[in-house]
Amino acid sequence: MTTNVKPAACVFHPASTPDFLPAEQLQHLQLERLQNMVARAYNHVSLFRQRMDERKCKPQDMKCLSDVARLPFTVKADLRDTYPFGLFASDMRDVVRLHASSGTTGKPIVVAYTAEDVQVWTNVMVRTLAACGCAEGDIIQNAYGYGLFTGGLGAHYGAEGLGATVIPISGGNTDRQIMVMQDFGVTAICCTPSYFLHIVERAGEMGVDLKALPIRAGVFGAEPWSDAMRAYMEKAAGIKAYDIYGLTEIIGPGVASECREQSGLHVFEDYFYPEIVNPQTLEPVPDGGEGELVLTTLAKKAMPMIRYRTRDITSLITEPCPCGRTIRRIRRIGRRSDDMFIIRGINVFPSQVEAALLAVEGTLPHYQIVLTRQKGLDEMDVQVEVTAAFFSDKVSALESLHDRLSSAIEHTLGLRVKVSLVEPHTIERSMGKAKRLIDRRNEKTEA
Ligand code: DLL
Repeated sequence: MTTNVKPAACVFHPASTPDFLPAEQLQHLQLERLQNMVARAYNHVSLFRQRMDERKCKPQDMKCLSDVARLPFTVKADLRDTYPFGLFASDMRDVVRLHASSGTTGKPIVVAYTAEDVQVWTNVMVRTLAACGCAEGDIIQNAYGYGLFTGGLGAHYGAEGLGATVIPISGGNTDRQIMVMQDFGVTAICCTPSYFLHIVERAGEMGVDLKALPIRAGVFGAEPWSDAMRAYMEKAAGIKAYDIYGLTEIIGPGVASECREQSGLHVFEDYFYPEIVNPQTLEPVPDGGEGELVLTTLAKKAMPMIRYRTRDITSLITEPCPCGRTIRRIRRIGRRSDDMFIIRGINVFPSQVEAALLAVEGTLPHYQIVLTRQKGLDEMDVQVEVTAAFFSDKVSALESLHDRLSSAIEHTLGLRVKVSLVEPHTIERSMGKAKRLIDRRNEKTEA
């Protein structure tokens, strides 16, 4: 831990009680909820009924938690194919909220909440913020985007439920974010890690020392980020940076959260049942092994989700956490099974490139991977921003940095790729999720 981190509030919030349940009690609650949820999904959603009938599986077959494995999987395409409301299990009159996520391709997916679902969502977000050291009395700047994206309203309800003061600033207008942070005595911020990096950078340009402000916690999620990025942000802003995880299809943010240990994310298992499967065979992975996270909602009313394949790669940590929470943890998500690309026969994940870059001093955590196809051959260009100090340095210093980066990437990927050092600010900043990969391989080129 860095020495300039300001002291964290450490208050137990009553909403966090289920985080500490004895295993037996938790499993009892999970089974009861599972049985009700499966019956509801079967009775109200034709796709689930049809898939369960095909597998000769009935709601009454859910006799113990491991019976989840008898249920069919659900994938993103199922939400697209039933667009917009085909998976709803509630009457539209009982749906109080819709959210949507556009993703990278095709139609958006639409999700629904009853009033009870919003309460559950608030509950898991209160527990998330509490696990991140926030409490009543905190002044929380919510810079997640408000709107159809679940980040803004999810964190908003959580912060209010916690009894904190929420500033619903949404993403963007970075200078104003910094002004608010200074003038309103902000103690915690919620946003994507890449947007916080941008705030850090802009504060530096404006001559604002974030370390001298009361802000002490960052509640960051919605995209992968590394421990190196965490160390950089914690040092630059004098905060503790926590990782939170969630997805629209399941509820939004509030599926899992780090605690003060910053060592894996506790899954709110009383509402979301996690499994890890091999993404190729769909067979369960033995405890502790890496695979795709599959989630089943246990209490969602408007849109229950059965064995949803998240595509996120992680593993379950079964050892108890020193924080005392009994709910299990997942390891930080660095990659998705579907963001892998293949260059000259080698499988590459953007997170591997990031890890290699951040291990080399002199670069900023702003980078982009551009894929092109030249004369039928795939090319990969890693564009990396270099600190201003480096750029004004001698050419030889830049050359040496370039060589170190090329070898670091080659060492990690087993592949030599083009590395371009670019000036600070060349790579577009994001207010929400950063776009790290630009794939131009299927665009027409002149050659
Ligand atoms: O990103 C919900 C969210 C909002 C989570 C705010 C955390 C904070 P979607 O837009 O549906 O929902 O994107 C979900 O984002 O399947 C992961 O691939 C990725 N993701 C979310 N959180 C993390 C994280 C929101 N902490 C998809 N680490 C997920 C890595 C994450 N990836």
